[in-house]
Amino acid sequence: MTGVNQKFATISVIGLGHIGLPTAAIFASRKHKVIGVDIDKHAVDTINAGKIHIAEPGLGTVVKVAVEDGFLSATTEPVEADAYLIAVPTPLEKRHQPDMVYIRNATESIAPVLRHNALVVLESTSPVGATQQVAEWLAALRPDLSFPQQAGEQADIKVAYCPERVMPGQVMEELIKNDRVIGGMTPACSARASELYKIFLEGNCVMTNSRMAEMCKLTENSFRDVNIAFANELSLICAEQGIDVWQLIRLANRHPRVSILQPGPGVGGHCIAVDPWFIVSQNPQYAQLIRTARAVNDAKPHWVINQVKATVADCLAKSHRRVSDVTIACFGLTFKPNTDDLRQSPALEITEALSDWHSGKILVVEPNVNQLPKNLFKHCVLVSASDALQQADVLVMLVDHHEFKCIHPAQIAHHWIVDTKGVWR
Ligand code: SAJ
Repeated sequence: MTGVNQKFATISVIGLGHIGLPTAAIFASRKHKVIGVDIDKHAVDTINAGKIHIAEPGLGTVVKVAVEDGFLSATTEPVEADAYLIAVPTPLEKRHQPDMVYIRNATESIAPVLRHNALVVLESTSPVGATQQVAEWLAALRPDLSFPQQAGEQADIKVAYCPERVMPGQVMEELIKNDRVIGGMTPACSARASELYKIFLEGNCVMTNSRMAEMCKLTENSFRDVNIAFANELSLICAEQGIDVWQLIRLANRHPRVSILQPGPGVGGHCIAVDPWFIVSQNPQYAQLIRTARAVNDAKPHWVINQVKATVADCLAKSHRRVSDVTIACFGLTFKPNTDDLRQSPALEITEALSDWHSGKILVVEPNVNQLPKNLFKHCVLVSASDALQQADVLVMLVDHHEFKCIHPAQIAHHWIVDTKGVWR
């Protein structure tokens, strides 16, 4: 960590979400003046009150101190700054095309306040070429300034792509410790962006160009998606063959060059289930494996739903009851363990489908939420793990939260079980 770098007296972060706010707070904690900008007035007011509107361990304290010390403030209108970081979402349109509208709006919002010698960094996950596109949008609005695509190393404005690679839940630590890929439109742009991140970075700044950095981010998440798809496909094959997939993976991973990830109910969240589509949409002819991995992972929740249906049928056949007398308990709703994050959660998708299908009771155990999402209100009841174990006939393990791993085998010995995470084998 270095001291205050006067070249970056004021840093502005556009987009105060899961990446933008932690990044803004960490710059401010290094005693740089940081002005966060967001279109959401509630987020802006919350931050200015020294509080946070998103859940991330350790973030609240850093924001509180930074606001109290006067280094961090938020606003809805862009202001003049030495460096701008754009950290807004890049959602998918209906046909799996990246939607650049938030990046475009953010870019155009800073154009009027952009001054000579400023640095603009795009952090949002983006298709290849997005950084150049940002520079072109800015150039169209500010003909009085020169940009890297026009003036190369001599450009008035430096532009770079610097993706984050932090794990939700460990953001405050990983932002500082992870290596950072810095992709400038020119070497001078990379050097300037690297100086900016060195304000807090303990990992290495690895410099490259913007297209490489854009592709690197997409590659990292696609690699993981393909590896998870391999594990998910194995889980289907093993179920067919009567082989324990978790034991199989443990054995195969003893090979020094094999490292298979874990099967589950599907892939959720806002990153791994989304980013591979950016590669597919730009390279439809060649991205065969990446597209197939998406299809395999997206199909997994449907396979799990069918497993539950078959298990209920088995329960009915053996217990001579009516289907409406069978109680199902779903363990976990979030998209991954030990979080309250429900974004694109396969566990939620499965529970919703079961609640539409099943005429009996559905219990939900989710220790990280206080109430059920709206579409589960009608048919499901949020209960504790012990209530679910007492009342349910069929247990569906969807998310391997700490609490569920501690359940003793004797407590689940007399249930019908569908275990998508291999914790109750
Ligand atoms: N999952 C499995 N099996 C596994 C690992 C994960 O089914 O073996 C599932 C999870 O249950 C979850 C989904 O994949 O539904 C994604 O979870 P994750 O924990 O692997 O990743 P994210 O989405 O929380 O964060 C990813 C990370 N990328 C990589 O690990 C390559 C993170 O470093 C990125 O910063 C983040 O995406 C992002 O913002 O792009």
